Amino acid sequence: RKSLTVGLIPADGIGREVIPAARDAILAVQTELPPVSFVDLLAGWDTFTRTGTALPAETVKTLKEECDCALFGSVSSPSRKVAGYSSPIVALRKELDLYANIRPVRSVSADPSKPPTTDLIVVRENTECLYVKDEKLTTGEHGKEARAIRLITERASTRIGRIAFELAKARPRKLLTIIHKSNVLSVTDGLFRESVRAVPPASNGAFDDVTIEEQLVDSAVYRLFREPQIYDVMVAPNLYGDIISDAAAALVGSLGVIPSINAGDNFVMGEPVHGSAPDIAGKGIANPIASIRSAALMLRHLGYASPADKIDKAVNDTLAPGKVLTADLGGSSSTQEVTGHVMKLIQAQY
Ligand code: NAD
Ligand code: K
Ligand code: MN
Repeated sequence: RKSLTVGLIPADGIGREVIPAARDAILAVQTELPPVSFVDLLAGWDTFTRTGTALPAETVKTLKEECDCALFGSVSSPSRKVAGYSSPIVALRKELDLYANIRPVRSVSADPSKPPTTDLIVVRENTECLYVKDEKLTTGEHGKEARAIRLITERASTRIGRIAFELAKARPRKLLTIIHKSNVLSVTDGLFRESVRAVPPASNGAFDDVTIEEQLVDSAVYRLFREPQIYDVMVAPNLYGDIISDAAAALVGSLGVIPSINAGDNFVMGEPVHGSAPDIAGKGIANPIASIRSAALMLRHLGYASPADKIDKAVNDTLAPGKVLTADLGGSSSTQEVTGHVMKLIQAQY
């Protein structure tokens, strides 16, 4: 790569407060990267209210034609149906075929000699399941009836399965847990489970060293809270993966520290797992760490491991002593103070 062009889509709410921190992190490691440039792009609820579309065609075009990768903040999606509005992040994942949503959840212990109690990766299928959003409201004999299509395909389940096996293989424990509910949804979740299980036999022994386990989604959440250390890599259909990763965030203190990437074969987009947090937006107190870690995860995915390591180390060295923290982690520092502290610890490594 001769240059690295990063699309920045802060979108709504605290997305606008935390994406600048992710940008700063990339700038702080830029000596280890090809020449970096940023392009500001619009999307989200505010964009919808001003322009009538939540995802302007210009944004998609620029991402496809000019950007190597992107950082997405968070969007405010109304819970009621609004004519003409559709979530831009769900659309972007489909538009750019970002079929894998990878969400590492890792605790940082105050004593660095102790292993983390939670160290897992949720691998979420990112394009189908109930998120195809094919919903219908009709009136039946007893009043309103709502239906939704839950699409599971062999192709999408196999390719997310392959990503999950590759991630599991690269980790010390090499354990993959398939999350499903095929005791009830034997056709849809049954296909997901079978497709993931079919990956190793089709891979010439590449994944022979990966241990495969299965867990029903409800008891998986139960076990996650009782004994998080049992999990290594978890692979799940879209909705279960969304819920499990938000739940796992509680184990490590806050949604504000959990990063993700949306990855496809040709593009990657970093994104904090949290939403636009309207309850704290505009106050300058949002935790920037999920976004900073998302930048590192994105760089790592692009092959820049050394700068990603430096960002992660600076974050861990901020979290472990626990002195410079935002309110969600029990501290009183601002977004800017935490960002500044992390940047200082990145710079100290050069
Ligand atoms: P949320 O993640 O926005 O917030 C949940 C709770 O966590 C809130 O109390 C919030 O203050 C706190 N929190 C989240 N991120 C934080 C951070 N960085 N620092 C400190 N505290 C943080 O979820 P929600 O309240 O269910 O949803 C709010 C809006 O966000 C909704 O409109 C929803 O549609 C949207 N949302 C968007 C995405 C996305 O952009 N991919 C994801 C989830 C929710
Ligand atoms: K988000
Ligand atoms: Mn979520």
